[in-house]
This record gives sequence, C-alpha cells and structure tokens, in this order.
Amino acid sequence: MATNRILRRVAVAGAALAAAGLLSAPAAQADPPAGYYAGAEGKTGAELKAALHTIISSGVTTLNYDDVWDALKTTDEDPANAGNVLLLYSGESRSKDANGGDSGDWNREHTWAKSHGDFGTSPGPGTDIHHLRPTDVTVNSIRGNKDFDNGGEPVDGAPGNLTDDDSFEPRDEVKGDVARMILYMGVRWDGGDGFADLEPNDQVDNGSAPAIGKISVLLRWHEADPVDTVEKDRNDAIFGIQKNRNPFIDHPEWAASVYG
Ligand SMILES: [Ca+2]
Ligand SMILES: [Ca+2]
Ligand SMILES: [Ca+2]
Repeated sequence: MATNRILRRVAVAGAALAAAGLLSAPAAQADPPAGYYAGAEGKTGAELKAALHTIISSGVTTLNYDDVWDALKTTDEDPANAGNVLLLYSGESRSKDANGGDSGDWNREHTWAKSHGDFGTSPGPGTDIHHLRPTDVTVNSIRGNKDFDNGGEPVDGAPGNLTDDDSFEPRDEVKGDVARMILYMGVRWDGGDGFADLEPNDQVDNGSAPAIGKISVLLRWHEADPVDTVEKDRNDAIFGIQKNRNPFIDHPEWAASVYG
C-alpha cells in the first residue's frame, strides 16, 4: 500500500512536470534502430530506391485484413483519448468501437486505392498498415479510388478536403502524410509476391493500372506539410507491429532523390 502511494505521488509529480513542459513523455520506440538504413547510406536515385526496397521488405510481419482493425486502433489512436481513433480526412476523433460498414462508422481506407493494381485485401499491399487509415465510411466512399491532385468542391463531412470527378485533395494537415504513404508504397511494392509493381505517376484517371498520381503534386505536398510528431509516432507504432518503417518519414530528404 505504501509503495502504491509513493508511486502515485511520483506519477502526480511527473504529470506536473509534464504540464510545465519540463518532462516529455517517453516514446514507445523512437526513431529507427541503429543500422536500420545502413544499406542505403551514400546511395541516390534508383540505387537508393532499390536499397530501401530491400530494407523495408525484410523481416516484415504481414497482417491479414482482420488484423488491420486492431492494428489501426493502436497506430491511429487519438493521443488525447485512448478510446478513440483519429480519422484521416475529417480529422475527427471517433470511438474505436464504431468500426464497421454503416454510416457513422469508420473503416479501413486504402490511401493507395486498392483498385490501382487490383491487389484487393489479401495479405500484401491491401493489408499494409503504412497506407491503411481509419476514415469515415461516407468520406471513404466519396474519395473512392480517385487519384490525388489539387482542386474541386468541398467534401461533405470532411472540412478542408476537396474533390472533383477525377481527383481528391486532402486537407492541408494531412497532405504530406498522404504523399509519404504513396511514396512508401512505390518503394515497398516492386512486383514481388504475386502483386503488381506499384509506382506513382503524374496523371489522374489511372483506373486499375498499378499507378497513382500525381507525383509532382504529392512531392509538393510532402514539402508543404512536413513530418510531425504524430506521424513519427505512427511510424514507430507500425514498426512495432509490422516490423518495417516508412523511409520518407525517417528521411524526408530521400523523396527528391528517389522520385525527383
Ligand atoms: Ca481533378
Ligand atoms: Ca501532416
Ligand atoms: Ca514499385
């Protein structure tokens, strides 16, 4: 009992220090482990891309589509409310339990639309949680399988997002996040394991081709919305589950070298 009381006092003191900005909460698994990117050192362009592909395809734990629900409840947990996840496009905080297919639920958005390369939801690109995000069911269906580009009309239920017939523009706060997920997918999925070689290109209306655009716009979004703590923490959380990392979150400067 005495020990519990002391621990409680330590916790209260810690909370007070944190509130005063004197103590930051320890991250679960901050930054890549030493040597993770050793194979990429000194490389540029296609050589860098190939090295990164090898690194992020090694030792991966491949989830099945059902596992993704639980994974997202961890990777996308609202830092301010452990009972909720944050929705990608709308930015809303919604109960983890409201996952499903009905209006008002959240579901599993494939940021790299799964029809682009027709990879479905079998274990592989369709269950790669680096690009799977909780989104409102209705907003997810409005985004559909559109490519990414600037412009359009406001999206109902997701302020700041725009869409037109052939493209979707996410709100400013997640433009870079979306870009870095796409950049990751192009490096991670290179035609192995029976799946198409996914590559971003510079057009919209890609249909079922294993491509998504527009890379020129995505690279601008990558610059305009730099990596923040929430995105870094998500990368760390994914590393704990799926055992690979998004190199463009750890090393934003590699985007121009690989895709420039
Ligand atoms: Ca458009
Ligand atoms: Ca962001
Ligand atoms: Ca590729």
